[in-house]
Amino acid sequence: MKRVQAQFVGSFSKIEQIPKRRLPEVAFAGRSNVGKSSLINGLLGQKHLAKTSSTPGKTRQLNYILVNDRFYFVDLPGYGYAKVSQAERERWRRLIERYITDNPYLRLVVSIIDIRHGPMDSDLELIRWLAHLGRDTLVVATKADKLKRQQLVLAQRSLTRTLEQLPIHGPLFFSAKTGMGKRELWQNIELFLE
Ligand SMILES: Nc1nc2c(ncn2[C@@H]2O[C@H](COP(=O)(O)OP(=O)(O)O)[C@@H](O)[C@H]2O)c(=O)[nH]1
Ligand SMILES: [Mg+2]
Repeated sequence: MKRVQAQFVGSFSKIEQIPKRRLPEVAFAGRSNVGKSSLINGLLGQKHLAKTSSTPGKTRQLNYILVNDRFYFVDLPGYGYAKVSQAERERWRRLIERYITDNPYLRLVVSIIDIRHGPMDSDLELIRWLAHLGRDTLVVATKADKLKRQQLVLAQRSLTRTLEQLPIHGPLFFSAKTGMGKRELWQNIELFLE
């Protein structure tokens, strides 16, 4: 993606509220605090388009960003945050479930994991469920800058092996801090938008 023009459309807590203008969508999912908003901002080359916050569990809505007037990026609510109540978790699950099962415009789900921890149970649960629904899923391991070169190589190898058996695309490796993997991630996203 050579030139990116992006604008925040809105935050929606109900499926009925999402934009009526139908364009292809790429959704971003991950545990709270994994670096989802930073990854989206990094891709778009803008600092504050997707809200980044060090307070986990803050984003509980579907955040729509219009990119190049051609497609939407959808920042999904983060999951797996321990302090969130059972009721809140249930609400999240239902919102995501409706969004993902009933959306002919959704082209790709980018599943973001922390390169230092690998996929956690909640990540694997999401990935398996997406596979079950036949959704294209691209796994991206972020915060790559947090590892030293040697650790990074080992983590990449181990993660690739862990995910080998799953019907996913990737894994790709990314850092919002250094910009590592940005080009490759764009290339992959573009393939699903064509
Ligand atoms: N070093 C480093 N920190 C990151 C990276 N991505 C996110 N962070 C930090 O991790 C925290 C959570 O990031 P955020 O994007 O808000 O996570 P979200 O809850 O998944 O949207 C923030 O303090 C970010 O600055 C990264 O690639 N490298
Ligand atoms: Mg966020």
